[in-house]
Amino acid sequence: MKMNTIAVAVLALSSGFAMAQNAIVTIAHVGPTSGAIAHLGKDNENGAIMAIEELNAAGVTIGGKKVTLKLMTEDDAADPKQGTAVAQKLADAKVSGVVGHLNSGTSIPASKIYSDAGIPQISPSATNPKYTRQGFKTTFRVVADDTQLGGTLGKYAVATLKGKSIAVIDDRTAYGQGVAEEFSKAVKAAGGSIVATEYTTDKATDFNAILTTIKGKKPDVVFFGGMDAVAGPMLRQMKSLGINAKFMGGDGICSTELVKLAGDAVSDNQVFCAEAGGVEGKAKVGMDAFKAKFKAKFNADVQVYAPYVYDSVKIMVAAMVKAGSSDPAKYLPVLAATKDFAGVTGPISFDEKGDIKGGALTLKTIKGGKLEELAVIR
Ligand code: ABU
Repeated sequence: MKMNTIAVAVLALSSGFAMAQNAIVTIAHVGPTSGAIAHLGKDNENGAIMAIEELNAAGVTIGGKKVTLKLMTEDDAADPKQGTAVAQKLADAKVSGVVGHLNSGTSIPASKIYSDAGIPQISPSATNPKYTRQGFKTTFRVVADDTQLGGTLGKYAVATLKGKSIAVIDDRTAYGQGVAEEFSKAVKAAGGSIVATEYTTDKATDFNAILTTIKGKKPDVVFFGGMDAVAGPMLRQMKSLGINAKFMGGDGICSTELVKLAGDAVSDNQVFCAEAGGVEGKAKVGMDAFKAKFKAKFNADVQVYAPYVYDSVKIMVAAMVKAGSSDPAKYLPVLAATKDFAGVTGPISFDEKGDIKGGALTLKTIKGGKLEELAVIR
């Protein structure tokens, strides 16, 4: 027994010594791990934890030296001010790269700070087009944007759901407002009419006033630009008010949590949403394996974007390995040149803005108390 204890202690010391020999490369993850969408922030963070642990277990060598990857996790609470404060903290800490933030409203202001500091940033979920259209060389995104999301959903509302009169609500965030505008443009282009436009916030819980106004317009479809934490109670209040319209939203509502939050307030094929990415056919094998591993590790189902965070971390580290350096100035051009990276979310290449090339969408509906995939659209 005594010998075993000594052996374990020697092993622990020697492995600690081996770790101490490795240079530490710090990658940060930022998302809202507190507040109304903490479940989404934690989902994203868990994707980063999985990637870092797998990479360390496999062993990473950069520029001929074994390194240990360290994940620094930060909470921006989905708040733009807290987002910039965290970004400044990470810039001051000279992290090698940042994966995040989750929200467009935090990713956009933070991107200026990372750009000024020369730190590469990959957002796994911010979909407002402006994020990659500021001329920053350090800004990357591995999902489709709100032009694609809103445009596809608007066309779908009119052409497939046969919506003629459509009401639109947004939460006035960079994401909610942007996706709602793109949706409305596409509805009009497809021949539908917007019969009501209402606003709420990302912290609201009472929608009776706006829903009563909307009820008076008898819409076929209600679109909400915002997140699942608001959409859930909104759907419950729609049911209480007797509004039977179809309900649509972008990736912000397309989560496992929405199904729980809306509960029995929704009927089958009433809710439609789109994830800003997607794989089909043989490529689903990798995604399904990821989801099973994630469930086994965290005892939780993937919400939406954990796989995109996982890929983002791996792309960043692959660029460091290829460049032979974790110095942002050295690996940034290699990251920008990423071509056909084989991610669990599909092949990833970046265009000149840092956006994913040929990004896909996955249309989903709630059926039988689950999110069900309808189609992957490119
Ligand atoms: N894309 C939905 C959630 C994140 C955001 O863009 O704000």
